[in-house]
Amino acid sequence: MTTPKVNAIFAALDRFQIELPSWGFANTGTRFGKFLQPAAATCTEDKFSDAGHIHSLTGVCPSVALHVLWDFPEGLGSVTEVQRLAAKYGVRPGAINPNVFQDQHYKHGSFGNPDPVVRKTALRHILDSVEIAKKLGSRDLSLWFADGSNYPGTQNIRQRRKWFEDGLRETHAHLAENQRMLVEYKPFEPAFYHTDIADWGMAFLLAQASGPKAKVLVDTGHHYQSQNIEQIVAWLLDAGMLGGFHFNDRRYADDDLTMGSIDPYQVFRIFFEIRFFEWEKGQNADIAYMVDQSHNLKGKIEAMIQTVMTAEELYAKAALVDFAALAKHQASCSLVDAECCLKDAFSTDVRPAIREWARSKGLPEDPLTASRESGYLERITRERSEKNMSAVSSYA
Ligand code: RM4
Ligand code: MN
Ligand code: MN
Repeated sequence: MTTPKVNAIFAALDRFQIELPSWGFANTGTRFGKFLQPAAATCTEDKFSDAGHIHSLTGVCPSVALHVLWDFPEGLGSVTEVQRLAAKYGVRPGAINPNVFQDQHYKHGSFGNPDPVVRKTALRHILDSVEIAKKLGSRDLSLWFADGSNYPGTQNIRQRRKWFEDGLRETHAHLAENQRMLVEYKPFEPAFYHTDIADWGMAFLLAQASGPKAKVLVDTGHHYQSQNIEQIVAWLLDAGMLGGFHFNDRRYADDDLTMGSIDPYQVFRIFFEIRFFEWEKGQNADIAYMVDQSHNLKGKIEAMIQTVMTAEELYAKAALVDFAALAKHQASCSLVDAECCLKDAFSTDVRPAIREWARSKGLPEDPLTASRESGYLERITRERSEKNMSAVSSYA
């Protein structure tokens, strides 16, 4: 590989960071059952430990996204403990995710619930989450709502939209100067007829109505088959509304599979659109890259290392696109030449350059092998298996 290409990869990796989700280390499953893993995280401390282990090997995941209900059993009262864990394991708290979908009272929704008492309960939890984020120095409040309905005519869609606007506006009003709120969309599940924030357009409008610190969060698994996700990304970038990503891969629905496992070119195309935008504007886009995956069958530590390595590779490939040449080919409608700019970058083997970059940072060249050699997995398997085998499996 030529020196300019290696340099481009080094520069890209120097600023690439991807946040790991605390819930990605705990036992998860499907609605048909859960297969418990002996090494799965059993508490928030385990989750920080796992995230810290992966960050120490890769150097690109310094923060961990937290779910309030699962990681802050005492709410605001858990903040000190979370701070202690972050310091102990060398990873800082990242996006704060309120949970307004699990408790019994959310059967018919949270911000969209016809019952004003439930809407207030949801608001209180979300405002507590804002406070938690402030105390931890977390910039992003990450909002996903399960709200929706299962049968036509059973809910007033327009009224619920209005309630959402009210709740989100109120939330926005409580953000600190440097904070943001990210509004995530999802077409279906758990609601199967209508979902209140079903697509990027709805998330966009609600974010816009809430205020300038509200942006859209794109979870790559939250789209219908064959939807052009990179076009959504390009539009959100242009509108200054792209706040962040939840990366995962899918084949059918919200499968939460390992990033790039089904369609690595999809992720590359997203990174390409972002880097193309940045090249044109001459400035970096402010985007939170996060992982949101659920490894039901794969070992969680190794699946997450694989994710981070894949993310680095696809991001590095996108950094190799010759944007100046591409712009010329686009202007002259040289279709094959333009497409080749992408294909050439995508088919470049960037792994040797990434290994070299890791070496230069004092990191292991191959994080997966380094993890295997560290004995970490054996240790946590020993320490956690008893607790895991007797546990009632849940996302917490
Ligand atoms: C949802 C969505 C959210 C995540 C929950 C657990 O499908 O992706 O981001 O917090 O799952
Ligand atoms: Mn998500
Ligand atoms: Mn999801």
